[in-house]
Amino acid sequence: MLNGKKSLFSGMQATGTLHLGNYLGALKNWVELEDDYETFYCVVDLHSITVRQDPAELRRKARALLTLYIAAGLNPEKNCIYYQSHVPAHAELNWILNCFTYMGELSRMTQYKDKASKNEDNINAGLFTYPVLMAADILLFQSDIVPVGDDQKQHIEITRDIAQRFNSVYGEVFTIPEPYIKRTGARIMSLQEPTKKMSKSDDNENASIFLLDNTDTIIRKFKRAVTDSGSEIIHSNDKPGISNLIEIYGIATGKSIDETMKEFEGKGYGEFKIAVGESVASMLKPIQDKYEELSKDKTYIDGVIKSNAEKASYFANKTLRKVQKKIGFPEKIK
Ligand code: ATP
Ligand code: LTN
Repeated sequence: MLNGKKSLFSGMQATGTLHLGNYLGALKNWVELEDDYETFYCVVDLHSITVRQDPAELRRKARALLTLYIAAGLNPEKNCIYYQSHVPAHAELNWILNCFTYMGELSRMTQYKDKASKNEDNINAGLFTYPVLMAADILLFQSDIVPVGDDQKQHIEITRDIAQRFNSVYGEVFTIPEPYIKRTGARIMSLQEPTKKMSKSDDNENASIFLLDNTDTIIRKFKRAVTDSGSEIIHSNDKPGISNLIEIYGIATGKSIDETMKEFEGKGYGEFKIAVGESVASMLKPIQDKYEELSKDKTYIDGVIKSNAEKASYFANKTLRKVQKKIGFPEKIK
């Protein structure tokens, strides 16, 4: 809770390009929450450097991501959209929480195991303590919920454990957050290997639909999507490829799984894939147009960056000061 209102935090890394999984699993759901929550949507650039980044590219991608948040429908007057690196309280609380986190619990994180195996030449301590910084992000804003895709569930679990551990020593300092994960769209699969999630770090371009892909590219990628044996449009566990497409089509058109199966009864994969591609392209078009327009308006985006970082700092510092006092750090002399 903040200011008598429920609050929430979520963020995305400024690496790679946003894909349909990021949009359907997270960003699209964020837009519906602005009336009921005090919301904080962060471009988590501190998290991004757990993997080596080119400086100019990181700066460009961070700005593109922040602009895409707005283009996707987040009104920056109502939602606090900012860069993590502009609010030092994230890093300060991170240190404190490091001292309330166990090596054992961090070593069980599946994202760490996965990323460590992909970056064998750079298994840095930041990669290992990544979830602690994430806990700091969430707890700084006394978040009641954290809207994310399914893969982040474990990180929210560890955030809860850290918060409860801290509260058990110092009293009710942190709100214990709940994951907010929608039933559909929480795990969009790769178009090339439908048993793996669609991921920014996939080397195969055809595996993902990027939010700024044009209509022809989107349709081409869906046409090439790997589907299962058989030819019917049926949603089932043993047909991960076609089930993924049914789910995507359902969200893009607002139709249920049953309605979609009925609509395409007796029709083949080829026809269905084109329909999925067209529905996704028309869902993304308004976002792409808005992104183009916003990218040209430097003054507006700069204004958002400045004012929202100030707002985020105000709330974050309130929590940080409370934590520092509880711990016993000496008060500053004014
Ligand atoms: P990487 O796979 O390279 O780690 P990513 O594609 O998972 O990157 P993130 O920045 O880690 O991207 O995720 C941003 C948000 O998108 C998170 O809330 C995450 O849960 C969600 N998300 C990521 N991939 C998917 C997916 N395939 N389906 C649904 N949600 C997803
Ligand atoms: N770890 C997340 C990004 C992230 C985040 C957060 C999400 C960093 N801090 C706090 C929700 C809340 C990811 O990789 N998707």
